[in-house]
Amino acid sequence: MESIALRDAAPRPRETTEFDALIIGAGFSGMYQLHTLRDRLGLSVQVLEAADGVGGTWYWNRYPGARCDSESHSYCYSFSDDLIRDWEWSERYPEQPEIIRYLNFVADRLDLKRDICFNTRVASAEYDEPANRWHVTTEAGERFTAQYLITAVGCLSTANIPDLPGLDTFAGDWYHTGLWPHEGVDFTGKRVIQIGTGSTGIQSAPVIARSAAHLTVLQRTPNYSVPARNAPLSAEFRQWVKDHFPEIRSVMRSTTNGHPFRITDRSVFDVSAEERLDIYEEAWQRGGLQFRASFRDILSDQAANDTAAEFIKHKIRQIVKDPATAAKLSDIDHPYAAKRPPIDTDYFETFNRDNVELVDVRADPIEAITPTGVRLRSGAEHPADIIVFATGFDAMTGALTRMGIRGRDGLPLTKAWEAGPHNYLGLQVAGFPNMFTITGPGSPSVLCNMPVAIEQHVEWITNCIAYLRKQGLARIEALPDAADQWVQQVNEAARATLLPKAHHSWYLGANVPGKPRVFMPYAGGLARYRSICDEVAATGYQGFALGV
Ligand code: NA7
Repeated sequence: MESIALRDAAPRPRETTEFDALIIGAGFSGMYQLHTLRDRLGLSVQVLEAADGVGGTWYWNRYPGARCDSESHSYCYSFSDDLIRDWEWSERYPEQPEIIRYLNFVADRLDLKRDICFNTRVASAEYDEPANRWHVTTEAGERFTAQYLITAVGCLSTANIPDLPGLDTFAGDWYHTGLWPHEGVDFTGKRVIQIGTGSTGIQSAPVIARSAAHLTVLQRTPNYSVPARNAPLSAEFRQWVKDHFPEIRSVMRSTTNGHPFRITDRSVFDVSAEERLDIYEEAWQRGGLQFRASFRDILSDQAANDTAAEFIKHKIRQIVKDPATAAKLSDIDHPYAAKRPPIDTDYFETFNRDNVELVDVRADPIEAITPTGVRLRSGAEHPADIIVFATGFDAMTGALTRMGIRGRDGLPLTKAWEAGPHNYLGLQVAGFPNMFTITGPGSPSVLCNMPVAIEQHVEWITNCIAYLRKQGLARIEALPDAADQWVQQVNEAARATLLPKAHHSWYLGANVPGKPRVFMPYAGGLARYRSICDEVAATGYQGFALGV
């Protein structure tokens, strides 16, 4: 796998450590936030970034087959016509190295790197009430101070490595997909065990299987997947995107999920059974996340969802030749798209290979890692030279709660969020003045095409800070009542969908032992969310306390 880490980003002497704003993270969100605050508002801004290059989540996720599920012409910044005009995507879905190249292109074009401290991991961030300043300390002991603290740490950036006994005794190599070595991993001739069949495992298994001697996939929860139908983009399509970008942008900014397509108005039950099958078949052939947009009620009505679920299960049974393997793969216990719906390239086909085996670790759970592989509760042993943990993330809250954030009177964020994330609009936590969380829990974030959700947050935060400065105000803080009501709205929005029915989903924090089970993203749709945020701003930031 190509490695594009920046080597020219050696730490430079700090001329100043006091800023108007500190941003933590240099992925899609931190980069755009730096640009808007520095270049539109004229603030002094510093970005602190743990990695040695830009990219955030995409910097770390370099596993085989790592590719975005959003289509490339929509997985980019839309705020600048120049950036749209001057960048060319090569394939329908961008692969990880191409996304890193794109983000470096943007960082260079906007001259962002001079204000990013790379190789700088934040150890703590504490609010000093009398001074109305945030004091941030890095793991290397450097200290920074700023009026505003903006977390741009991503939703899927803290690896979840299961605490399995014996991992330290394993004689081979093991890797988590989200912390993949930059030099890549050579699977040639190796016996590989992959744990996990989420979006990541579904992307990595087919690629690993092509070079490994043997691949054993340990599956706890079977998953739906729809073909991605990735392909090179034609010159005509690329030109069409450039010619029509204003319309594409307007669709992305006004739809439920920020994708460049709309969910149809038609109900599953508006059409005959034959017509429905034709519609699903057409969507299956077209491929991609648009499959779930085939009918408007797939994610709200169980009977409607069952038709989509049954269609995909039937496809799995058709593709996978061994009936026992097909049964294990299609024995899916949650509604379609109630967990993040993966899309794939040859995932189910991979189980027709002679060198690939599927093991059901729900029926026979993993008991321990041994020096030579994985042992299951039944005593069955699966040998391995390499173990790949495609086991996901401590999603949405993990990066925030591990950063030593303390608000007023030293209140730790971990304490404020003991019972689960609690904030207003997913943007601010009561007791943590002037701290903004880009795509934090309680916002649509991971239910969307991320760059569109990120742009909405960054622009709202930028307008908010501009408003405060214009009014001669220096402080903004979510009111506890407003936060309580927002958390209720987030819960209600989730309950109006089938999303909470996937009991094992990371949306609920269920993949991390001991994590409170709370549905974290706002499921009311990006369009509705945008209008709520706009209304709050237009009415003088209702629900926030503003001060000098
Ligand atoms: P996910 O979607 O959280 O998937 C992780 C997978 O790992 C999932 O199949 C889990 O099973 C499995 N897992 C986790 N822990 C264990 C243990 N202890 N034993 C067996 N299996 C385990 O993470 P991904 O990286 O695939 O995707 C994250 C997001 O990135 C994705 O949704 C996109 O938005 C991009 P489980 O389902 O919990 O039973």
